Amino acid sequence: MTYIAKPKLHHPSLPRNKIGFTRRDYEGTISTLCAGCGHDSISAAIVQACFELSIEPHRVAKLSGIGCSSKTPTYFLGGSHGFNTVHGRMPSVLTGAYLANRDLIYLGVSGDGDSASIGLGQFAHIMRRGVNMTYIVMNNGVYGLTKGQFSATADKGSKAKKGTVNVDSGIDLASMAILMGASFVARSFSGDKGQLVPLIKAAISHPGPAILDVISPCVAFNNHKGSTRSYDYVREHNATLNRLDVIAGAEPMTADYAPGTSVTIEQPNGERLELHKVAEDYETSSKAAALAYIQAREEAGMVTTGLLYYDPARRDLHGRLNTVSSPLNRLDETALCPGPVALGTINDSLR
Ligand SMILES: Cc1ncc(C[n+]2csc(CCOP(=O)(O)OP(=O)(O)O)c2C)c(N)n1
Ligand code: SF4
Ligand SMILES: [Mg+2]
Repeated sequence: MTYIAKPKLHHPSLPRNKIGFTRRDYEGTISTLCAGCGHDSISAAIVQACFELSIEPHRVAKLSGIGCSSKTPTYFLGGSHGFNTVHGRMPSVLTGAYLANRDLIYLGVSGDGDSASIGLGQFAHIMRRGVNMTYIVMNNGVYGLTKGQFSATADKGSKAKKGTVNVDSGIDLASMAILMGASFVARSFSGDKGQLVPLIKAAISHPGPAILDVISPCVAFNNHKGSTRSYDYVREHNATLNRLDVIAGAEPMTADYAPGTSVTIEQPNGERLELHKVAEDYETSSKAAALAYIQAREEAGMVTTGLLYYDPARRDLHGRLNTVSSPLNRLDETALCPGPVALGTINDSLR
């Protein structure tokens, strides 16, 4: 894999977090992705979120599959554990690592091809098993690394760069994760750091399967007119369900509008922001409400972003399997290999 190391030196006055680390301590090597790729903005948001959470980098295990998106763990958290798996198989490797060592913070990074095409089965099963992790899909609707073929999340009717129209139904990974049992489900946009960073922080802090479906335009193959994953399209069709943060350094902007409606406001920098206020009766903890809401907005041609579903009840794979609380690498030989008598008892119980 190609990579360019970043110089370690940084200005002594850079802000430090609670454990004395600067933002630079959470970076990786210099990105080799195309300039303007949405994935780089998501990497920057992960760096920011981990810095703000004061996470010790050596406590993080970042795992990915194959794709431009799956290359990104090289570009953040250079001091963390990393594992680049086979295409679409990150979830099973992450599950195995989690079973071996529950003390680490697991970050699964994947693409829409990696998770919704070749890896759809793996994606579904990790969501239902109660693995404590943050799973980030960098969703551009195409296989960027292999030159822009439609992936399984591409919307029906979306146009490829050379004009082909996608006739297959697109898979909505957020809806699927809700159905499969993820307990924290959110969607965001790589171009909306103000929404994305707090969602990543909340997902990492959530003690259960958390997924973030992040729309992340591919500037090389899917950023043209007719695409439903281009920067322009997503900005124009972003139905923001909720926003968990403020933009610092600007005059406060207010918008008074009714629950369940949208409003477009002009920002000081000239950009237009479309807000959609969550309906008064929207229930984040109801699967049925979340699915119906997402579907209704989709039928209206909008992409719902924000925290879509949240279940505070803890459901942990280790608890269900009744595994030992200590990481396996901290057990001694007697604990790991209790001898023929213990093995005989186990075998007898299975007869
Ligand atoms: C088993 C296997 N099949 C196919 C490929 C070829 N391949 C590499 S990346 C990729 C798709 C990546 O798409 P996505 O996960 O959306 O990542 P992106 O590049 O768009 O970020 C494919 C089909 C492969 N590497 N391994
Ligand atoms: S091909 Fe697309 S997904 Fe890959 S780095 Fe370039 S812009 Fe990003
Ligand atoms: Mg992709």
